[in-house]
Amino acid sequence: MKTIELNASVTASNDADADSIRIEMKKKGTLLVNLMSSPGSGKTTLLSRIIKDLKDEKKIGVMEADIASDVDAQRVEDAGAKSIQAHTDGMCHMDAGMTRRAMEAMGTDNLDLVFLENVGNLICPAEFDTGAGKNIMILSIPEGDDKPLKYPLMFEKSDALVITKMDTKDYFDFDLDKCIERVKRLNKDIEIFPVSAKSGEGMDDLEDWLLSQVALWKE
Ligand SMILES: Nc1nc2c(ncn2[C@@H]2O[C@H](COP(=O)(O)OP(=O)(O)O)[C@@H](O)[C@H]2O)c(=O)[nH]1
Ligand SMILES: [Mg+2]
Repeated sequence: MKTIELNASVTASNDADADSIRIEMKKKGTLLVNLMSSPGSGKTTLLSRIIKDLKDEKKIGVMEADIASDVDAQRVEDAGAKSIQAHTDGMCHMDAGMTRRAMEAMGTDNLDLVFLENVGNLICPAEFDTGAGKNIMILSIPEGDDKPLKYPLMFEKSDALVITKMDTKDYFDFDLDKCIERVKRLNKDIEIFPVSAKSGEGMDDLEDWLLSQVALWKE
């Protein structure tokens, strides 16, 4: 597993760079999925579970973006994915140019699905298009059902919301219906998947949706 050091891109238009990534990835038939959430919400745990469940069906790569360490890239590689660790030089998000450089360093040929585990926070990653074909946000039960009120942009930009750690719901005052209503008010088309990466609850629906998105991307 490789590590790459990245700096912010200097190109004028992040949106144009992101669009060209989407066009190239569509031609290759490789779906790039950008995963965004707070630190500790369960991105790497969810990815490891998805990789274990889908690795016999689909070739999966994961780019782990963090300020330091390579622990997450090691975890997803142990689960069975091709992986690379990207260090963001202190930056709180990945931009399109950084995503391109990480993909080139990892190599995406013949992969069906490439995940970008973005830097953990609910603010900056929502502001920069990475070129992903799909954006997925993860919100965990312990974070609270008020997050759509506080960080609306990320909910607006996401194609799917995974509400994870459902196995802990008896210990927290998380109102699932209220949360879903708040999210749908921001983004009526968003797909919502309540899951637990620990117990496996809800994982089939999420994985079926991912597989359908891969199939659509290859059309
Ligand atoms: N109970 C429970 N704990 C979880 C679940 N998913 C992740 N965790 C725990 O949450 C912590 C942070 O998980 P991690 O995947 O590293 O989060 P990340 O920082 O978003 O990548 C770890 O202690 C995980 O074991 C889950 O579905 N249920
Ligand atoms: Mg992680």
